[in-house]
Amino acid sequence: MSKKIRIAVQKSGRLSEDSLALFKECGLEFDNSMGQSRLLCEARNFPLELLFLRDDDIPRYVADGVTHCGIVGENVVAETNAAVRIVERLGFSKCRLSIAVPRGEEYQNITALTGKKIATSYPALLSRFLKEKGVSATIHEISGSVEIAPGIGLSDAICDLVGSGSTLVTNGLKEVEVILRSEAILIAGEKLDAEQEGLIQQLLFRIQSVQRAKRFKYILLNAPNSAIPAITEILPGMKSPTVVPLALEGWSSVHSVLNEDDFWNNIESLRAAGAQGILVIPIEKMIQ
Ligand code: PRT
Ligand code: ZN
Repeated sequence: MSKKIRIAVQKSGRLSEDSLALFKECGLEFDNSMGQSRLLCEARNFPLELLFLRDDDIPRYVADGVTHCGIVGENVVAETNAAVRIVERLGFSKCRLSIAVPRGEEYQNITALTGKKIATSYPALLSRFLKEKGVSATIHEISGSVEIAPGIGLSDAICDLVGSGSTLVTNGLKEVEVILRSEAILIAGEKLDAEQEGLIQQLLFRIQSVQRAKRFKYILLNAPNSAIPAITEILPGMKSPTVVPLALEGWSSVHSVLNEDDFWNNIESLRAAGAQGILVIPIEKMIQ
């Protein structure tokens, strides 16, 4: 049997859709029935199969070698402390693990938690955090609906994942400490053979090309030739911008790539330098 890599993804939950979308963007094709009721699903055009699991099981299965890689929240890896390595941060499912207390409660600093009872599904991370801060509190481990614990008198505070923060607001809580910032990560086992490692590197190359493309835009503009040096300065591109003469004498079209992060700043300075008819287009893949 020829070698392939197995990657565990969450069967159904917040990570599932974005994980599968990432594989599609990387050009991997699967059967339509993917993820419905199956445990395993093989790619048609890459030596890779997906294993669908609950997210909590993924780090351990990767550490045990049942699967070579997995996509999971960094929070789960940190809590389980599994022997895996992070291959790449994937930029989706961003959240933070935070401590929250009832909104009306006075909170100056972390010493306010001394002697309190804190409900959480993340006892290991919470306990490490409290120890580092030298605070002694009681950890009450519960597996779900942590946010209702103070309201029903089960705890004085909670330690839970926060996304938009609206669950805290709905439950009359306020965020007071951030323990960990998390996002989806691609993890791999410590001991893989050279062939499996090679396949992971091929996949990683594709993932990075897709991710890089998301951070950049393709930009086209027209400018008088006299403005080209100033515009080149603002738009260095991957090597240097492409400059093509327009049919109109003394004018050119400039093509380049632009980082999404400083998009608006650059647009302003381009206009100031004499650029006109600016078009900004998404990039699908970007290979360096
Ligand atoms: O069934 P399975 O065990 O596989 O899934 P699960 O129910 O344990 O996990 P799931 O699908 O809820 O979350 C998977 C991963 O998504 C988590 O491990 C995080 O890495 C990531 N993630 C990102 C989140 C959130 N954002 C998030 N907001 N996980 C959970 N939440 C919950 C949080 O616990 C709280 O109840 O959403 C609520 C808060 O959301 P906001 O937006 O109101 O702040
Ligand atoms: Zn879970």
